[in-house]
Amino acid sequence: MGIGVLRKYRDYLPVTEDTPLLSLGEGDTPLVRSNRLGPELGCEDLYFKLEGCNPTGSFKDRGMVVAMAKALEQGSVAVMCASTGNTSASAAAYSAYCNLPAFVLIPKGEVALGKLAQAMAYGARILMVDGNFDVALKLVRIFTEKHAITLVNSVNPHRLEGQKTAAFEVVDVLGDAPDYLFIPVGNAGNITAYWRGFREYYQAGCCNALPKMMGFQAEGAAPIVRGAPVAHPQTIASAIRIGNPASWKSAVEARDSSGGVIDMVSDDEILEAYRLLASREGIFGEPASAASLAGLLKHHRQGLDLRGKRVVCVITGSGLKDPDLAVSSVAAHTIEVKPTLEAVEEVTLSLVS
Ligand code: AN7
Repeated sequence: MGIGVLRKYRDYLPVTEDTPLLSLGEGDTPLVRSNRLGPELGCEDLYFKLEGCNPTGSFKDRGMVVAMAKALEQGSVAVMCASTGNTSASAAAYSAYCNLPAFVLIPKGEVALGKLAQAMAYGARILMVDGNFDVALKLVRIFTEKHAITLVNSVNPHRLEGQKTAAFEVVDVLGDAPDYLFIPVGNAGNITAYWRGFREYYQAGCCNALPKMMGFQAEGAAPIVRGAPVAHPQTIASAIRIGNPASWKSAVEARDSSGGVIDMVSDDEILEAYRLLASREGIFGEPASAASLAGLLKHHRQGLDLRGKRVVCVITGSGLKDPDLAVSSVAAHTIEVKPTLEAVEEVTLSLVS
């Protein structure tokens, strides 16, 4: 019914009597069983968590609604974030909904068109920074320490509190935690939040096991894998073009205490997974989202045995966010025809046999 995460999981969230129970209908996203790729990989129990079905088309809404509710509760006058695009789209939407101005700092020329369009449509004040995401985040952190404007990047603890509800939903649907959770890693907040969610549910007796956390960075933006910040991160997956993740330590903690891995995938592997997800499963995720499936394919190729395992791949954002890439990277099956029945028959009937 779209009651939102604040109402649905209020017992697990920092909700007080004074917290406004806002909702744009975030959360309660589909967990879809793989129809083709899973069986091909020998994994009968592969699921995709479709976070692109959130109100602004990414998982960010789960945490943003909590951060925004707490900002209102605390009497904030405005919010600010740095973003590779999705956080700014989400902040802008909830800002419009709550009538609390949002300032979003985005790396100039590096944000996918759909995300920029969202921030503009929702009416955020957009500050284009001549620098990458890491530079923008640093500015926002310093600014919000100095001025009474609320920081709504995931360094705001309420963001990760909201995001952990995705792990609750996975368990609520499957009846227990999966064996593996594959997830893209950028600023490393989401992997941290999922791990926290699984652990809290485990402690509350809502699941009997914990998943191995399998995080994937892009090869050109893989500071955690390489063990050092990357000054000039590069990848086609602009959402995770991040060289110095804010939640670095907690992501490593999630990896180690779950017995999982944080690994990297190349842009080619990301694009392959991006195309497979759409063309074999009917799921159009944005490129960064496909890093989770790319990671699964990579580890399967390297011998990870998935038989009898229950696996969840988090598809963090919608493919519609980055239409340019879809059009330029997919060999499109468009065929020009004359506007006659004969022409349509000639093309169509030769292709259906
Ligand atoms: C689709 O919007 O960092 O590891 O500023 O948009 O929690 O950062 C987005 C990140 C994965 C990585 N998939 O999650 C931002 C931003 C998508 C994303 C990530 C992002 P984190």
